[in-house]
Amino acid sequence: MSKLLIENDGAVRTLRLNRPESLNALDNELLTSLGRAVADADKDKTVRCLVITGAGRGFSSGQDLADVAARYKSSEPIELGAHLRERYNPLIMRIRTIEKPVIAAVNGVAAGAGCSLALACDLRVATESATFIEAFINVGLVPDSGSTFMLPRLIGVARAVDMACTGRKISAAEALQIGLVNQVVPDDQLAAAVKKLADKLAGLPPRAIGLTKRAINAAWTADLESQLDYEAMLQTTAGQTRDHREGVTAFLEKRPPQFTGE
Ligand code: T3D
Repeated sequence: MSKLLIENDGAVRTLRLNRPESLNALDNELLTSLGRAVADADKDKTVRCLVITGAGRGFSSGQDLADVAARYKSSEPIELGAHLRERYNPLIMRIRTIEKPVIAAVNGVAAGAGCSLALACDLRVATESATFIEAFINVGLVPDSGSTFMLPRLIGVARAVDMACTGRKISAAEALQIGLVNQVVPDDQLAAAVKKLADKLAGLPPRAIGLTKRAINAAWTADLESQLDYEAMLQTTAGQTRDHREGVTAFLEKRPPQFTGE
């Protein structure tokens, strides 16, 4: 059985981490497959929205700790940074830069780099029983895979420090309250809620979605003046698309727009 399941439903592609016996711990094979699958979705024009979720009762428990322990047997010095640069960092960058919306459908625990993976997505929909743990500290590590970047921006510095330094488990209800997730739904309604959101996003003008994502990424490190200028530049691009004209024309003709991505 493949460690990553790829499912298509119209313009929505779901990537399902499939190592349920370890709560979808991330080993090299799974990380490579995930990176490739995001890159493939990027190139595929039929895909307009990407969903990342987990098989079984977990979203992802983060780095496979059995693999970490196996590295202790090597006579080579342990260089966790090299592993991050090779495996995790390109994946996180791909998720942040793919010009399509990426939804984390958080079906259970998201721990360590599994939590970082959920944070890297554009939107998070969680089940009531889902939990979030910056588990790194519990194994003597620092948050990686973008957690130190995303967490303070999403929930503020004080809460980020709390999560990162205590390694405590955050419930879905608390995650919603602090802005870590967009939506919390009953466990048996995750698939339906994510489908509704993904179909909605997939029906919107793809180019404008991609440019919006670019603008929001840029805003995290920009000053107001340069961001205003960047918005104006992106708007010039968006304003030259057929979808822009279609949106305006459909509005004036009082009919639903048909966006084609051109
Ligand atoms: O070089 C590098 O790559 C460095 C990068 C590091 C990035 C990181 O992600 S560091 C953080 C790694 N993750 C963790 O420390 C989390 C470890 N797991 C847990 O703390 C707990 O499992 C959970 C809180 C996530 C869930 O707890 P619970 O009680 O619901 O489940 P469990 O019984 O602990 O786990 C179920 C099974 O999954 C169990 O296997 P078993 O006993 O049934 O055969 C457990 O060993 C396995 N499992 C859970 N997490 C991992 C794992 N196996 C390997 N790696 C894991 N991360």
